Amino acid sequence: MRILSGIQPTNVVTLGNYLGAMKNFVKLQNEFEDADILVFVADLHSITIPKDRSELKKNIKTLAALYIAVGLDPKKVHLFIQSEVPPHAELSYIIECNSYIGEMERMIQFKEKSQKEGETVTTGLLTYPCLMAADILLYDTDLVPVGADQKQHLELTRNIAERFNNKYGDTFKVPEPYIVKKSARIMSLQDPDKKMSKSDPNPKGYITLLDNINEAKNKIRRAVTDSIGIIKYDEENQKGLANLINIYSLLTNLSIEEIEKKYIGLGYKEFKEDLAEIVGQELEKIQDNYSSILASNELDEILDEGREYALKLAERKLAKVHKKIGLGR
Ligand code: ATP
Ligand code: LTN
Repeated sequence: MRILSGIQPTNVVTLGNYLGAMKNFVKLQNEFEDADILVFVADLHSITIPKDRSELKKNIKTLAALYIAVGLDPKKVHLFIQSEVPPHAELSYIIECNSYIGEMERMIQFKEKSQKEGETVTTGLLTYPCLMAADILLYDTDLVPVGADQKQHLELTRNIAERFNNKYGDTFKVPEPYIVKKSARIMSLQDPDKKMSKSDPNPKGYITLLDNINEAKNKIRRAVTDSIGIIKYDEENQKGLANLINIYSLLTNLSIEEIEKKYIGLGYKEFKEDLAEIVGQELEKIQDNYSSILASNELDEILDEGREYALKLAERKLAKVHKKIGLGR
């Protein structure tokens, strides 16, 4: 079985990315001993919205190191940088020629992000799902762990794979999404109707894995809740609190019922103080690992191995695609 996923090196990953995506990569790594796992830094994806050169360079390295810091084992996982494996961009172009503008325009992420960009929406932002489909289909991927916001892109990937197979004969494996309901959508700490996003202009809404520990704790203490005052999981009337209970549950492995029971008779202040401590401890652990990875020279070796491994598989698949279509001599 092959498992694959990627994250864009835009800003530093948030607690939402960590709980919704990265923690599940680690869980799958530990659950499926024999699985072949590919994880990458989606740098080509991040330039769909133009980026400052030195920021991008820094974020690529940070994300690569954070993948290891959160618990991905380089002996089990092949970690690589997307742009270092050229078949991704090549297959993406071929997929562009086998998909429709209408399908791309219907993607919610495109609608949202293009609205924000206004006049300067790049062509790459529109064709983004073709690149994502290429990432997945190059490797005969079985399972793709992602947060809920990527579900639509995965459905499109499945449609593209099936369409291609019908047209040119069996070429691609049709992948399955892996979305864990409880962690699939961590909400903003300031506006529980919006997902926690690393590109939110208000940094109080998100916690990054490299935030200063005290600042991170304060963000939890000041998270928007309500005036009901009882620790109860109610997604409708106590949305902000429900989000915090989810985060609590994901970080401690306590069930929602256990958490509710623990705080009977107590208020938001005590609950938030405990959660701030829990989040602080988790960040401290990750940040310690992160520092030691950067201090060693391990990271380059890990990324070299990942690139060679990915390149071999990707080139083989791309050659097969060329043949099926009739490209080249
Ligand atoms: P941006 O919000 O800046 O567009 P992002 O935070 O969504 O970026 P991505 O690189 O697009 O980051 O996503 C990386 C992974 O994290 C994806 O699997 C995505 O589904 C997941 N993810 C992102 N935000 C959340 C969230 N708030 N809750 C759970 N999972 C999330
Ligand atoms: N589009 C994804 C990141 C991503 C990805 C992928 C995830 C790019 N390629 C392939 C899984 C598989 C996002 O989270 N924005």
